[in-house]
Amino acid sequence: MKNIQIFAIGGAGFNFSQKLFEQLDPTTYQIAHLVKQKEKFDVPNRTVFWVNDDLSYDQQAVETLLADKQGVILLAGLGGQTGTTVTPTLAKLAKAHHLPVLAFVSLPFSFEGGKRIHFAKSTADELKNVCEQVFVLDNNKATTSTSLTAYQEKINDELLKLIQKIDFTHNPYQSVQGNDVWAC
Ligand SMILES: Nc1nc2c(ncn2[C@@H]2O[C@H](COP(=O)(O)OP(=O)(O)OP(=O)(O)O)[C@@H](O)[C@H]2O)c(=O)[nH]1
Ligand SMILES: [Mg+2]
Repeated sequence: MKNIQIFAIGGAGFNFSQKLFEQLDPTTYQIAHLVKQKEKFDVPNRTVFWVNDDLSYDQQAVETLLADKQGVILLAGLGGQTGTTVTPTLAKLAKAHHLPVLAFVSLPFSFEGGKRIHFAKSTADELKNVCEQVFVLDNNKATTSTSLTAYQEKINDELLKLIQKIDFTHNPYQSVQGNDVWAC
């Protein structure tokens, strides 16, 4: 039974999901994407819910995925429109279904500007009030990696490891310790 629902939201969410899609057992984990059509999302074999320009999406369709789940994991980069707006709505939807929710979100690079950083930080705080646990990746730490590709590889490796530690079946509300990439 696919008992864990992962939502990968927006462009960064899609990038964060790559290793999970390759490595996680698909009989346990279902990965669905929420993206705008203009993202030119053309990867086959993915479940996709389109996000409209006004950032609405088919909540009822999303809810049908929650019916038989034991837990929800959200992945997004905060600071843009889609991830920052849709992620809290999904968290609340999952909580309305009495499901434990963990979120993995990034904060913008400092060069992206104060407006995006503020939007991202206030959304991260909002998520902390709704979710069981929020893991935050500070993109400014990318400067400690040799290249952006190496950084993304490390992010995705650490994300996979953390998700594999979450045991929704036996202890859904346990807390999982963050690390130097995804901090709690
Ligand atoms: N580490 C990392 N961060 C990313 C990546 N892509 C985007 N980001 C960060 O995530 C933030 C949001 O970017 P996107 O995910 O592209 O935005 P979106 O949620 O698709 O929203 P819109 O495109 O504005 O509708 C950016 O401001 C970056 O800080 C990625 O591949 N890796
Ligand atoms: Mg985008």
